[in-house]
Amino acid sequence: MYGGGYIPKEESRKTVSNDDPEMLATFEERVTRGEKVEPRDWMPAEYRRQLIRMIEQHAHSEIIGALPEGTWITRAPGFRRKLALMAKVQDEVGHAQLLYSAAETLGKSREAMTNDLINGKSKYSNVFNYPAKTWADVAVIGFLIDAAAIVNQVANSKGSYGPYCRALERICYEESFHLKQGHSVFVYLATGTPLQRSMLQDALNRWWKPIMHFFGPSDEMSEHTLTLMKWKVKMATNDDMRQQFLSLYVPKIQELGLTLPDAELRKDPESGKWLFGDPDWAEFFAVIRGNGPCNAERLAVRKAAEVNGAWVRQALRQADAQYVTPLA
Ligand code: BYC
Repeated sequence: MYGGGYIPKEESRKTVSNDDPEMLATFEERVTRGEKVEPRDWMPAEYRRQLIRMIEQHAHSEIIGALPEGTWITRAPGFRRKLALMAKVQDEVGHAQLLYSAAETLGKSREAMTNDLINGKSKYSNVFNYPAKTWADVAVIGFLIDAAAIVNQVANSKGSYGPYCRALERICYEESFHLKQGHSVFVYLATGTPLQRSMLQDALNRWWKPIMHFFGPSDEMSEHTLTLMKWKVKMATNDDMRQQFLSLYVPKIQELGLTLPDAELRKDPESGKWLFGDPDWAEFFAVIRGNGPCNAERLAVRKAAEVNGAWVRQALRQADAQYVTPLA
């Protein structure tokens, strides 16, 4: 069940106005000065709820995110690629552990988070609800999804909540290796045989829309951005992060002679902003509400892991109880 201080969504919204105005003002001054907020510090109920929501979703994204690439470990072309992919997938699961621990500092138990994931109550990143059909999908995920994650996480690691920022800093170091691994596979295929190039182009075509969605809905549709930016949980808007990603990575894709499946994608010379076609937000919302091509499969795998691992957790709890010396 929930630990101290955690208030579920409906009740927390009611308590926002109950925050002591003086405490709230002091808190906001601290955040504005750039101080880190730590678990035992006073914080508004809505700040706590928003952080739990976001960190928990992030943790779920890491653990579910290990699944599409994980299916390629047994089929990786060669020993070196297999080793690198195994290490990468293991890192992603490790990121989930770090993030679940960071979310637990806010009062929601790991067990409650896992239950909310497998019961379909919590969200996780849209991108992991699509299938990894070929080895080229591993290249696109490792290069471009990890790159997108770095854009998001480097920004948010400068945020206000200490445990989340420290977890993000460590995660970003590891993601940089993932990006190199993805880039290496991506360039290898892009400069390979016509068949390898067309396999990569096909993967890029399929993943482009989900990658554009990865940064969240456009700013005018975003529900939480204003609140999260005020409290420095989020350090850039969804559209700003999307623009940053496009500026950094579209040229790298194009210089390899690959194309992107959006005829309207171009940089406007006057504003310096990237223009793009309709991102199809209807598909995004359908996917994050559980109706993507792989949502059911992903949750079924996670649920099976939970059920099959129950005896291990029980054995560990028993071993723990046996070895803890009672206080005199
Ligand atoms: N997918 O008000 P908004 C990785 C939801 S894994 C699903 O803009 P916010 C990797 C949003 O939750 C790293 N849902 O939200 C792992 C909200 O719904 P609720 C993944 C999304 O929070 C393995 C509603 O839409 N990164 O790198 O201000 C292998 C309204 O949106 C998404 C993170 O998790 C989405 N893409 O901003 C390889 C980063 N976008 O909760 C790689 C942490 C939005 O009200 N999260 N929604 O029901 C964030 O930075 C922010 O939560 C977001 C969204 C920018 C994603």
